Amino acid sequence: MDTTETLLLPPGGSTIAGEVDALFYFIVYASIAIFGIVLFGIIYLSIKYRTEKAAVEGTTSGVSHNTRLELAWSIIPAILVIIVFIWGFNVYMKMSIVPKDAMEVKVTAQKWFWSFDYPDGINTVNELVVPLGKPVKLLMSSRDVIHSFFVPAFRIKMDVLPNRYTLTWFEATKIGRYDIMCAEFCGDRHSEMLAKVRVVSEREYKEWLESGTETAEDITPVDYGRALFRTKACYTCHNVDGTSAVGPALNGIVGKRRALVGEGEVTIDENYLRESILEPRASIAAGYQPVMPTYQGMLNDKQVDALIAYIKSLK
Ligand code: HEC
Ligand SMILES: [Cu+2]
Repeated sequence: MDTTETLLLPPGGSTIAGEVDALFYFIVYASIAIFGIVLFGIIYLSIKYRTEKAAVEGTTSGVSHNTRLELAWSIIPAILVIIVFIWGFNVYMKMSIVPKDAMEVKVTAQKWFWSFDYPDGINTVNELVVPLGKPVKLLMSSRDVIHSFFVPAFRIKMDVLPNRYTLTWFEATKIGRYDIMCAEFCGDRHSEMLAKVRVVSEREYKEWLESGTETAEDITPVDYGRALFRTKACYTCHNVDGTSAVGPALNGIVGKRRALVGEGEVTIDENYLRESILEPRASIAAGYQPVMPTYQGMLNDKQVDALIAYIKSLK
């Protein structure tokens, strides 16, 4: 069900969005109505039974209760609560039960980016590409702390934990790009843990899957490395203009000496670069925190070679 932009919520882009919104607006408008009735009652009754009048008559009202009124204000809210419960439970079940024909994507969260593994062995970072009109199951886990996968336009949000899987699913109803955010405070750069869902047509998705594997063939290692530097999120921690960020700048470092935490110095060469990418904990550059994630299993040899070629090309 499509929804257009509404007063309080961003435009919806998934099958569930319309249902979540309907329930949300029911609760909002019911609350506004009840607030209005109560406010009116308070004002009206406090004017009607204000003190001077009571003083004149020498007494307040002798009425101690009103059975019909009391039943009304117990039963009507009880019915509203039951409606919201049954309605909410229904929508919740729809959000929790993954359709059988769903395509599965493995989501890995780590400080501070998202990576996605597709059924065909393709991997992307900070961009989830999905076909329009097909249910997508997300099997999620974290490599470090608790994160939370949040796509406002799809109305889905699910915690992502280390050492166990959590599940959620969606079916996109509109071609476009949608924000992914981390909704669980996870450290320094939590607010920068942003990614996109790109919804494309079924045909475009197939083309994308096919082209994903041939990227490496068509371009030089340096260009491929430059692309990987972006798509694998290296740029979120490393600058290439000589300024340090979370990690050291990576330009002009080859051949230089690098002081390590604890164990002296090394000369930066291909082996050191390779080790830094695949086993960042093996030697930590002095003056930095050991926060670089391992890329073991996320990069094949060709990709590691390309990244090294790119780093060597940076002056
Ligand atoms: C979460 C932040 C983060 C990300 C993402 C990250 N790094 Fe790092 N990187 C660091 C930090 C911090 C250090 C310094 C501490 C250490 O040696 O582990 C470092 C060190 C390095 C070094 C050693 C540099 C030197 O001068 O000693 C290289 C090479 C490197 N990273 C390459 C990469 C590449 C390539 C990527 C992407 C595939 C990447 N890093 C992604 C944080 C990050
Ligand atoms: Cu996070």
